[in-house]
Amino acid sequence: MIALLLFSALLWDQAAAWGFKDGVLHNSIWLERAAGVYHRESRSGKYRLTYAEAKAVCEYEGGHLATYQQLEAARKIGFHVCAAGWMAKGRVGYPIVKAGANCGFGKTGIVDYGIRLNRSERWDAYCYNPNGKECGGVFTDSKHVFKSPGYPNEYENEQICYWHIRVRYGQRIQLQFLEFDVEEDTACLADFLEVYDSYDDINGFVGRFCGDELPDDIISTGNVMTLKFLSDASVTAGGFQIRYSTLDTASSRNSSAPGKNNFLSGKFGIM
Ligand SMILES: [Ca+2]
Repeated sequence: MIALLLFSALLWDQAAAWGFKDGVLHNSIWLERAAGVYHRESRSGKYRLTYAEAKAVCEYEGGHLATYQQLEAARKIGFHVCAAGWMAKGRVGYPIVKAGANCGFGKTGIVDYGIRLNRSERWDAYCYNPNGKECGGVFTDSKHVFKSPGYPNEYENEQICYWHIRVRYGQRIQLQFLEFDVEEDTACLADFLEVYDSYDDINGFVGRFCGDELPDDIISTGNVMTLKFLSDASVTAGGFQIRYSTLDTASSRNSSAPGKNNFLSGKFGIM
């Protein structure tokens, strides 16, 4: 009976980790993709895109700027990003699923800045492309090795790849760089790999890497990580292989026997 209770608690934790709350799957990368809406920022950082540039970013990837309705449809199934971006017709806003003091003025919905008269203002972009063929992927295995596109050949120019890693609630992710060779420049503006200790590329910035020196291992604080690789229009390099594996937090030593585990809830991971 106690085992059953523990197991039920575990299942509940697992469900919470995957983000079901009030019937909405929060921060779901899968559904976010299903909705075809995604967030993009400039290569040089947050809030650097004019309207024309934001349009060009989406069109470059074969999509277009999302409409308000498309952004709202994505929000309704859990798309939550704390960064204002251009939408179609010169509108600016961002989707908030979960109210928070630091984002969205404590409200949920599309935080709508309206249609901007000044199209030279700089924001991020919300693109819509239901058929997007990005490199990258979503990994939920307890370990995996992933590679730059085309590896062991050199990666190509103008790649945009996102890898989202999401492991079991209560586990952490350890990244180990096996091979690393990315065009080098002093600020890593040309080609780079970025690592985020988060489910998106807004929060939890860990580092931006280029060159051919192997970065040190990186261990997440929660059960999600995002990696983003961009290459520019010239000069490629050998690329990379990265292995991730999972580390159990102190309270969850043996993940192969779920009934015996007692996961700490609420301390680690995405709820
Ligand atoms: Ca390059």
